[in-house]
Amino acid sequence: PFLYNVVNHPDFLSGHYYTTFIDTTPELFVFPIPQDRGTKLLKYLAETTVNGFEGLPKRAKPGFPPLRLPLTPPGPLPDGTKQILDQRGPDGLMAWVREQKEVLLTDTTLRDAHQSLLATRMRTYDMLKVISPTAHMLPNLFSLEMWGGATFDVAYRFLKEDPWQRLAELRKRTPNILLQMLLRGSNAVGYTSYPDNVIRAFVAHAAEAGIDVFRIFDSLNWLAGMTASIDAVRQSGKVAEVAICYAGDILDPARTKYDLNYYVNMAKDIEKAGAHMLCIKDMAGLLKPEAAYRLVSALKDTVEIPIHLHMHDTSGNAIYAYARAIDAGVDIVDTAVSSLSGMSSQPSGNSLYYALQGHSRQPVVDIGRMNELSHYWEDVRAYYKDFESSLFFPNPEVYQHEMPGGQYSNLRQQAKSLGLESQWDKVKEAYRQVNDMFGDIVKVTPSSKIVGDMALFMVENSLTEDAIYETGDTLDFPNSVVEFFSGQIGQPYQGFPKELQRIILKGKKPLTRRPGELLEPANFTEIRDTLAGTLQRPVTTADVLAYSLYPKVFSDWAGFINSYGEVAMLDTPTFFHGLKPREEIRVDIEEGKTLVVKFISFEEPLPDGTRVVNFELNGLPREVIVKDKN
Ligand code: 3PY
Ligand code: ZN
Repeated sequence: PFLYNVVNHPDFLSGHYYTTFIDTTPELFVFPIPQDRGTKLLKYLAETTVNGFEGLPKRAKPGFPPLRLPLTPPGPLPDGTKQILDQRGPDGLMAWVREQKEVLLTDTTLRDAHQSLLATRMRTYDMLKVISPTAHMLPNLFSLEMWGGATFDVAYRFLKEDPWQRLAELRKRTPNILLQMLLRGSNAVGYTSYPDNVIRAFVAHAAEAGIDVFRIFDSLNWLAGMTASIDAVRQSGKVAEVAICYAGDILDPARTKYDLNYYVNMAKDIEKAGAHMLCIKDMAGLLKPEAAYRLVSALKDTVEIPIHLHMHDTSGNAIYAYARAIDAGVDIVDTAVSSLSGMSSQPSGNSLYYALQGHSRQPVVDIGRMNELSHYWEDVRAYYKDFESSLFFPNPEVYQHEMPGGQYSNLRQQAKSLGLESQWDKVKEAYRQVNDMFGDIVKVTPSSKIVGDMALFMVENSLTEDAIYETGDTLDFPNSVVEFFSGQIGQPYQGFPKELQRIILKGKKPLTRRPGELLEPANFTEIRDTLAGTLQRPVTTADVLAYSLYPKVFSDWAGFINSYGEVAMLDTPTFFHGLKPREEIRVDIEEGKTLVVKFISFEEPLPDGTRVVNFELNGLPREVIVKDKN
């Protein structure tokens, strides 16, 4: 193809070629590609240009200033925690953690930060641009949290990309830092219980694909919901970090359910169950500074394993809480790069660095470089403006409603779609009320979603608590609420409130055993055969696992890829907004293969509601017909 390009180039044909012709004529390296890939890509671009991105208001493509992308520092990549794990194993790594005087950091920018601020919409494209500089610039991190939680299904569902591909690409470029994921125990990266064989296979494959640290939690703090995951992680040779989700308020003598003893006992059980590390997972940011000091001090006296603290900064108090936890000896804390930190996200690592100036445990980071990374993410964040949660200032009322950072914007969106946006204050009140009716439960995915569904149900139908007890037999409760009271996501500490359970289950008997034990194991061979007929390529283990967790989401995604091909290599403004008239982009569809796409114009709609959209693809005119949905 190269020779073909040369001999057909206009400069070559007209004799205007010279010794630097090859070096200065990049289009020579644009090779013809299978018709199909170009056609599919044009179809995506035409549809997005005409109709906008599904779920976003249609508007003109905004302009953005050039990205401030930090340069990869010269010199070899410094070794980091990944080398320690690979050389000394999980126990050796834990011994190393305990020897560190300075507090260690996990950076959550690539997972929880955008899950909590931007509805989980950060694309792999924007991560890959900065990951090599990050590996060079932050080699002293304990880990990068970059996978799991909601990122798995959102990747397929909304971003039309393969989360396993994200993991592979990030792993390749970060050979020195531990990669960490969030695993919802027997709910894996989903919202419901899965059979044990799915959990085991998922963990084994994620470990093989590059995850080093699995943060495992159960949405009701039910240890039984985590044991299959803990065992699977241990078998894979990776680090099992097991979480206690923080609920209640240990400083409030009236909140006796989750007192200091509760946490101490759970920490002992977790250590006995084989955890390499203990996490205090404060998903809503409820741990007040003095509580952080007392809790970490008590747990340090209870367990040998290192303690990792995870907080959200919704109240604005998280840096102060971290400082107190650090005084009490916490080993690792979670922070995000400044421009994706604060509010419902993690506190800023850049700020924590300065907050601990003069402190013996100040983290070891190159603050200049961390600030450079923050500039990059500040520029990228602008691409995702449409997904920003509407929390713009510290919100100490989180201490009342207790909503997790990742849920706030989602529930608000759900309320909006039900026409309840003007009643948002009522929804927050109802959220707290439902929590109390349910017996003061731990609220984190998926239990938090269940509380949210019930709160919306009550506000939408103007139901008071009394009305639930009086007329409950005639009410059609949300599915998730019925599932919860049937024991399908596990057993809450101190059990279900009996009267409410009776009303909601309407005579059905609840489970008392672990759902994973009762579920039929997934038949992976059968799934593989099903997928062989759907995917236009060989089926991978990753595909089989994704389908086991999310059959519909995965099938829809596969259908999308069959129609449009891969779109992950489009830059983000183009992915969301398509092209402007006369705009030309270069798309690297694979190593050494580039498509040059220029959008010319679209024509007036035809009587059947379609439009002809004109492009040039690698210099040749191309037409695409799309339905105008406006
Ligand atoms: C998740 O499960 O996605 C969470 O972030 C819980 O805090
Ligand atoms: Zn979180």
